[in-house]
Amino acid sequence: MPDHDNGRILLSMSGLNPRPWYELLSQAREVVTEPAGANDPSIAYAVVWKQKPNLLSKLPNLRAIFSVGAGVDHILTDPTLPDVPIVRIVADNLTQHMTDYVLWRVLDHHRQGMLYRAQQKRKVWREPPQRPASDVSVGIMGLGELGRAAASGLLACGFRVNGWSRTEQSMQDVATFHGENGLTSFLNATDILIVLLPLTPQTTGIVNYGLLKQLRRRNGLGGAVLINAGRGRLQKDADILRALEDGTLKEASLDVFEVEPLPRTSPLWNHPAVFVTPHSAATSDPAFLVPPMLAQMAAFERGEALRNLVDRKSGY
Ligand code: NDP
Ligand code: OXD
Repeated sequence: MPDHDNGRILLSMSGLNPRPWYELLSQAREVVTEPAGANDPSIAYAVVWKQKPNLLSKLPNLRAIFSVGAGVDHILTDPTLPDVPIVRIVADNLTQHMTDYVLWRVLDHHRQGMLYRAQQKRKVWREPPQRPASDVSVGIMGLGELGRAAASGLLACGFRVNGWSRTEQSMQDVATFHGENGLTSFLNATDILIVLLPLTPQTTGIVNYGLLKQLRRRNGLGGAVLINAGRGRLQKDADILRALEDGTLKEASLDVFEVEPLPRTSPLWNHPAVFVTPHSAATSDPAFLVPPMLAQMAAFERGEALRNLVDRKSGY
């Protein structure tokens, strides 16, 4: 039964089905999908994915905003966002989904999945050369919650791993680089590039032709590979196509795109060297994410600090 004495939750989502979130949240608290009026004082928390612009600024007693995703670019674009804490998702379930996705895509590129699928279509019985994982360096842009877990999984599979972050980070068995000054060295030592960055003013469009050109292309590996599971606007779709056409890139796995859903007219859909998934690398599953969200609200009301807070200045 919802507790009527606790602060109400406003649920505002676009591009995601709010129903399962509504059902689970409303088992503990009253949930509304529209404020009662411009100054609805009953709402203490907002649970959002791409909330309607200017909606949150009109809630006088809003205490915190909860993102249903790990990324918060969808929240921060609101120019009238009120100055309350923003909590993002950090959860084993989501992290495991992303690690699965990264390992799946890296192993598929490494073991030449695209070539085998093309051969099978033509009933070709031909064995391409196999190389050890230890001969391949996977570079992860974004060595945060998701990047570090992916790095551990890749190390366990025997790959060499590089990581790039904004501030200096360290991780056992990972060669780490940071900041603009570390970017070229990181790229020059990377055969397969994984992008797990947040979208901020500093990272927008970072995955462009000039960056892809700096990846390592060694004889025997057949070319560099890009895997982007961060955000679509980190990349320039046209630059990726250009890089694939001129051999700068051998293959790409893309989960995110400049425009989502990926327009049916995009040449990425039919490109033989591109593997497309619909922003589903790590889906936010309310069954796993709502209980800790409600627990945080209750703990906050007991005076405990909120966890997994967004640093608005850094934008993630
Ligand atoms: P974190 O905040 O834990 O980590 C972000 C990492 O990116 C940190 O290492 C940070 O550096 C680094 N970073 C940020 N800005 C820069 C910069 N300007 N230059 C270099 N490095 C930078 O985020 P998560 O790992 O939890 O999530 C990463 C992103 O993954 C999310 O923001 C979201 O966009 C995306 N995502 C995509 C999903 C999908 O299904 N496709 C699902 C979930 C998330 P530092 O360590 O120095 O802070
Ligand atoms: C996220 C996402 O940010 O699903 O969690 O993209």
